Amino acid sequence: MGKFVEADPYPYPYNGELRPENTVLLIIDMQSDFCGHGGYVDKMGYDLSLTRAPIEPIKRVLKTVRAKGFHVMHTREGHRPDLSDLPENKQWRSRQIGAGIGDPGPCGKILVRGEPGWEIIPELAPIPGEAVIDKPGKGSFYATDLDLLLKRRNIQNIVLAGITTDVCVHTTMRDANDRGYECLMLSDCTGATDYGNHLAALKMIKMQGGVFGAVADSWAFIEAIEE
Ligand code: C5J
Repeated sequence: MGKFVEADPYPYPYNGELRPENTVLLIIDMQSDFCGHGGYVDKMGYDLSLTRAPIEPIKRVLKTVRAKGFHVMHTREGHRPDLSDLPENKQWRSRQIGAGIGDPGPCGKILVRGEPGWEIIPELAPIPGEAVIDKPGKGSFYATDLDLLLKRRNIQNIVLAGITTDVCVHTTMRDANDRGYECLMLSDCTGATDYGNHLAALKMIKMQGGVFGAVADSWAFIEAIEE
């Protein structure tokens, strides 16, 4: 008898193989630059309440998955202090909207490794044993060892949380899906800089019978793993 999360558009995972050993909670980019005052998203002028909304739901899920012994991994988007891994196009575009990656801001240099804004927020800080993936891009697989870590641990299911729904979380989910991982997005554990984009990103996942995987809220996931 398998174990499933009540998800949309199908009970997740497709094979009912939901176990702590083969499942990771992947928390993407919960950094001050994306949800903290004075960080990158704040400097761009977006509504911080949208990217802060997932903090409490993620805390709840994190507490449960840690207690149940599931794998937990975190990612951080950021660049080397000398910016040698920052593509020119990415830097140029960020400067167009007054939040140049690598430029000084209230939280230190924007999206630069080691700066205060780049840190994961204290509420969701990793604990020993939880891998932290540093990534220069939007996707979590590009130029990182994430795939290697997942394969070594025989992880098949990726439960996604973090910010932003339509950028780093979606890029990661799409890539994970292509690599054969069975993905679940937790709808209340993610947020975008635009609410319409958040809803659209969730809708896209569910097309074509779950073209990128499935969507559920944190309560449905918690209920399934506490059963
Ligand atoms: C963005 C992210 N939005 N973590 N990064 O630039 O989604």
